[in-house]
Amino acid sequence: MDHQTVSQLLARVRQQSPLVHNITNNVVTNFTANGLLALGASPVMAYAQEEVAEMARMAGALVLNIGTLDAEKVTAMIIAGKAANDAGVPVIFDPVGAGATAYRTEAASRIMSEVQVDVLRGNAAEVANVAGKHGNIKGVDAGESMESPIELAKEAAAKWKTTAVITGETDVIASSDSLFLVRNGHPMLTKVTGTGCLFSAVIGAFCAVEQQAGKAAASAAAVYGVAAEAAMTISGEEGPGSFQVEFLNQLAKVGAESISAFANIETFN
Ligand code: ATP
Ligand code: TZP
Ligand code: MG
Ligand code: MG
Repeated sequence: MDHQTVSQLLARVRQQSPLVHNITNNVVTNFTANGLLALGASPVMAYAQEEVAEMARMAGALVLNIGTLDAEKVTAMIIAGKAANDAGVPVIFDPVGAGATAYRTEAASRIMSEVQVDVLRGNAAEVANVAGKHGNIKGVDAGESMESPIELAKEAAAKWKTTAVITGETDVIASSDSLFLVRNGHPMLTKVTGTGCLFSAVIGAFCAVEQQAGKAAASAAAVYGVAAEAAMTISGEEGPGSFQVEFLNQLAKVGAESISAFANIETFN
């Protein structure tokens, strides 16, 4: 995929400012809303079972995240997910901590079975656990992985008929007919909580303006990673606090010039 396509999709996000409905976790709610706003999208968090179907139907994308799950939230996610499926609204699922406890693994499987998920986005361990394998996870953070993330993403995509996105040093985006590898970002992203969750929401914003989920997710990965690199250049050695603030600034500033200079996307069809 060329840099121009990525810039065009980013421009579409900013022009259309799609509504992104998030049912997410208590840790990252504010950061996710601010990150989506910085990018140019329009966030809403709505969790009540009485309103989630209505909200999901009017959104450009629905983002489900089980970071701080409970029975009511899981039910709300399934109601919202089914409504989004009926209305043709893309659904992104972030299986935070899948494999850390049986409850999380079961909830993730239930959501994947009852909702047609367009993009499954997690770290390698989470995606392995959703694919029915053993992924090494410590709470919500990925541990060492034995398996190649490319093979793992392909397997998860085939099992659930979805686009699977595994993030890390290289982001792998796999679906039945495409594979993208995106080498952008910075290890500092792992020192700020919620950067994975916000990335899943940013994929939602791109899916709202581009029907091909693989193309949308790969573009989102490049934009997100280039913004992180720019933030590191500015906040430098200051540390994670300054980086978090500067990253929001750079999500607002990233554009065609920095994408064409720094986006690193490998495409296989
Ligand atoms: P974990 O909890 O294991 O950190 P996560 O859900 O927070 O997982 P990450 O895999 O950390 O998600 O991905 C969040 C963002 O950080 C993505 O944009 C990803 O590309 C980026 N990222 C993660 N690790 C690195 C790295 N070593 N180098 C560059 N970018 C990275
Ligand atoms: N605990 C439950 S959810 C959550 C934590 C720390 C946030 C995880 O965010 P991310 O984006 O996976 O780092
Ligand atoms: Mg993280
Ligand atoms: Mg995560």
